[in-house]
Amino acid sequence: EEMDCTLAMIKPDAVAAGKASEIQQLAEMHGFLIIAKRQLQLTTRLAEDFYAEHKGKAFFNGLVEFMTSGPIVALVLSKAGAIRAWRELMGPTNVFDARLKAPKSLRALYGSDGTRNATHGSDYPQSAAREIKFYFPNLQLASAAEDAATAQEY
Ligand code: YYY
Ligand code: MG
Repeated sequence: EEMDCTLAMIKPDAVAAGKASEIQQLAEMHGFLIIAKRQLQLTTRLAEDFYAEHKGKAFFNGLVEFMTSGPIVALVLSKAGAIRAWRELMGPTNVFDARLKAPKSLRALYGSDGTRNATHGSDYPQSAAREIKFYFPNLQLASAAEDAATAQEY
């Protein structure tokens, strides 16, 4: 079953550069609905939890340091095929790859290197579910989708 929501983050580099609203506008222009939004600053512990799958890797400490360096914006985005579509719009993880392979992607436009890459997107349905719950533990996605479907009927 396809999950049509994904968890996006606008990372500290893009928030500090004043690009958060521009990135949200681009998301909406590409057909994403912003279902939920939170601005917050991650603690070391939260950043380590969010990126637990990368614990022990060479880049882990630098990633956590970056992700705690300033406020982020966490977003739940909805669209058909949201997980894949958002990763497509973000472009490759490494900004230098993104500039070469997807020059109009968010990471090419707003990121600056292999770590400071401006945006996050969930990679699989299971991680989207985990990451949405991480930031929005009280969000009821099924009923939000039903509400939207019902609203469109009238
Ligand atoms: O899912 P995505 O963000 O595209 O990449 P991941 O492989 O999950 O890595 C998470 C995060 O870690 C990435 O956005 C930047 C950072 N990172 C890094 O600093 N250096 C690497 N060699 C790989 C990833
Ligand atoms: Mg990832």
